[in-house]
Amino acid sequence: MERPGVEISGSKLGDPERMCFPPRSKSASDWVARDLRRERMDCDSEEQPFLSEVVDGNETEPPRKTTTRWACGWGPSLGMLLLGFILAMVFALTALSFGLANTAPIEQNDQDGEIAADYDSSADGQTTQTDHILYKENIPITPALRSASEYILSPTWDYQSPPTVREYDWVITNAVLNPDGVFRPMVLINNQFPGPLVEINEGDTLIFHISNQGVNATSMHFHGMFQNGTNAMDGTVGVTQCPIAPGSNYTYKFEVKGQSGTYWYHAHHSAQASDGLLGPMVVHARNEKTVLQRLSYATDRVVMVQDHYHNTTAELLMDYLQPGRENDEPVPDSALINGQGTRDCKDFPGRSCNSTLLGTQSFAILRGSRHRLRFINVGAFAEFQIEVDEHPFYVTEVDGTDVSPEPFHRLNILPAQRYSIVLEANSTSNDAFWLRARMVTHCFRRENSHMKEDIRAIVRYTDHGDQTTNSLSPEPTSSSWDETIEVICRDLNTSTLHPVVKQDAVPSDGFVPLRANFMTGAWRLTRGFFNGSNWHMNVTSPTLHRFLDARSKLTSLDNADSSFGINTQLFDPTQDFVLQTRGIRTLDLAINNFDDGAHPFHLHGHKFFVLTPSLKGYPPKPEDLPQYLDETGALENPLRRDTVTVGGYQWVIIRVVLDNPGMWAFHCHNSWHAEAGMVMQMLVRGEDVGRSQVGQVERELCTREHVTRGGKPDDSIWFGQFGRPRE
Ligand SMILES: [Cu+2]
Repeated sequence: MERPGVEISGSKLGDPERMCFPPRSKSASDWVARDLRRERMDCDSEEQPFLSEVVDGNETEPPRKTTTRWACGWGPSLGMLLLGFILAMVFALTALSFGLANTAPIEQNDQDGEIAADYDSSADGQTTQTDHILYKENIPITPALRSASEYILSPTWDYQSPPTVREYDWVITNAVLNPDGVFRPMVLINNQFPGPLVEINEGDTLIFHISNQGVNATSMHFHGMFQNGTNAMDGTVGVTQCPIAPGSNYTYKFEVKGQSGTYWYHAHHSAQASDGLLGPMVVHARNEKTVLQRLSYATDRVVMVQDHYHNTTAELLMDYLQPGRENDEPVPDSALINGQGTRDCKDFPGRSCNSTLLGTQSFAILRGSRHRLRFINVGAFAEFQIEVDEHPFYVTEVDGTDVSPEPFHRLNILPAQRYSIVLEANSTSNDAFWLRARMVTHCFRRENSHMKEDIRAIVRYTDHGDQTTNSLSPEPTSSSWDETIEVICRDLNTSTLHPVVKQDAVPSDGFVPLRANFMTGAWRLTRGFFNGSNWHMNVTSPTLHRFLDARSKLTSLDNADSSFGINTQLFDPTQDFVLQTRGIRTLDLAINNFDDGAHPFHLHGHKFFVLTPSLKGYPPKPEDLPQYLDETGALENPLRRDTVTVGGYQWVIIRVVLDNPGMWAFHCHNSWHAEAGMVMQMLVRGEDVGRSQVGQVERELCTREHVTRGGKPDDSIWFGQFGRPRE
C-alpha cells in the first residue's frame, strides 16, 4: 500500500517544541485571539517568535500582501538563542526566494496572505525551513458568486517549496444568492459560493479556522484526506465530532501526507453541502509533472459540476424523509459548473430571479497545447456525463490516483468522484467548442418540470496563452459525439485505467459481505440500511467519543481473539454498525446493492483497490473468490480510489488495507441516501485508537448552545403521521 500504518500516539503536528505561530494581524477577531492563546501555550516553554524582517506590498495599491518573516527560538540558553538568531538570519535570506515564489497562488486566489518562515530542528540537528502562509481573503460586503478564474491553478506553482503551513480563515454565514439566476437561501464561506480553491503541496500542514456565524451548526470534511493520526479532524458529525454550533468556532489542523491529486471539502452535517458549503482542493505531488502525470499540459484547472436545487436542503429533507416517500429523491432544478448556471427568469414567475450577470463560462486554452481539467462532482444526487465536442481526451487521474492515460469521449462522474482529463487543442475545424455536462436523468424517480438537465461551457482556443476570453465572442457551432447518451447510472468503465505507481493488491485477511438496501418500516418511513442497520446519528455523542470514553474499549469485540468483527458490545448494531479491526487488516468488502438505485460509496481515511466493476447477480462465494480474482486479473495493479459506485441490483468487490487508526464513515455519497441512514463505520486498529482521549476542545464543542441546530429531522416527528400526499 502507499503508506505505512502510523501509530496515533505521536503528536501529529510535531511536538510542541517545534511549534511556532505567527503574530496575528490586529484585525483578527476575538476568537482568533483565543485560539492563538491556545496555540501559544504550546510554545510557552520556548522563546517567543521574534520578527526579523517585514516586506510591504506595492505602495501604489492597497497593501494586499504583507510578508512577515520570523524565526522561532527553540532553546532556553543565550548561546542557543544567539545560534538560532544567526541561523534565522541566514535562512531568512534563503526564505525570501521561496516566499516570493509562494506569492503566486495567493494572487491567483485573490486572497491576502502573510508569508512567514518557521525553522524546525530536524532529528539530525539540521535546521530546515518551513514557510507559513496566512490566507486572508478579501470578503465581499455583499454575497457573491466566486469568480471562475479562481479555479485556474497557479501557472507558477512551486512544486518544490519547503513544507508549508497554510492557514485559512473561513467565516460561514447565511445569505440569499442566485447561482443560476433564482435567488435562494444559501450558506456561504467568506460570503461567496462556491468555497475558495485550496491549493497545496503534499507534505504541507493545513489549518482552517472555521467561524460559524450561520444559524445552524455545521462541520467541514476534507474529502479523501487520510487524516493519518488526526482522526478527530475528519469533520464527520456523529462519527468523529460534534457540529460547530452557530456563533462559535473550531479549528481543523492536519498534515497532508502520502497522497496527492484532486480532492474537495464540504460540510459533513445533514445535506448542508448542497446549500453552499463546498469547494475544491488540489494537492500537488513534488513529482506530479515529472512522473505521475504521463502527459505534459500547459494549463491546469478545476471544473466542479453539481446538481442544484432552488429549495434548501432542510426543506427537501423534510419532504424526502416523511412517510410514504419510497426512493423518491428530490430532483434537481439546474446544473452548475463551478457554482454557476444560467436560467431564464421568465420560467420562474413569482420567484426572485436575476440572471443578467450570469453567462456561459468560457475556458480559454492555448492552441496546439494540452490542458488538464480536474472534474469534481460536488453535487448531492445526480450523475453527470461530460464531453467536449470534437475532442477525445485522456483520463489521467481518478480520485487522487494518477493513472496511465486512456482515451475517452465521454466521462461519467457520480457525486464525490474526481477525474482529471487532459485534452489537446489540436482541432482545425473550429476555434470554440461546447463542453457539455448533462445530468443522467434516467436515475430520477419523477419529472421536475422546472429542471434543465444540462449545462454547457465553452472551450475556446487562444493564441496568446490568456486564460480568460471575451464574453462577446461568438458561440461555438461544434457537434457533440454521436454515441448514444447514458441511460444507466453507473461508474465510468475504469477497467482500462491503471495507476502510474504500480501496486498489486496485497493479500486479503478476510471477507466481509455487505448488503445495502432500503426498507420501509414503522410509520411507512423508508430508510437506508447496511446489513439491516439504519444509522441513527447521535449529534452530541459521536461514536469516536463513545468509544474513547468506554472502559471496555480495548476488548470490545465480541470475540476477544478475532482480528475483525462487528462491535456489538459498545454499539447497538441496529443503528451504529461498526466494523472494528485489530492490527492492520486487509479486508475484501463485497458490497451488494439490493436497491434499484446506484450508490456511490465512499470510505473515509483510506483508498481501496477496486477489484471488480459493478456486476449483476451475486459475487463469488468467499471460498471461490481467490480463484475468481486470479482468473480475472483483478489483483494486477487495480485502480485505487475512495468512491466507487454500485449499480442498482449489482455488486462490487473492493479490497481495503485498514491501516489508518480511527473511526471512519463508510457511506453512500448520495446526500439523500446518507441522510436516510445508509451509513456504517469502520473502527480501524481499535486497540490503537483506544489509547487516545477525546480532546478538551472537541468535548467542549458538544456542549455549546444550539449545537443540535441544523441536523436532519428526527424520525420521531413522523410517528402517528401519514405524510403529505404527493402534489
Ligand atoms: Cu445511495
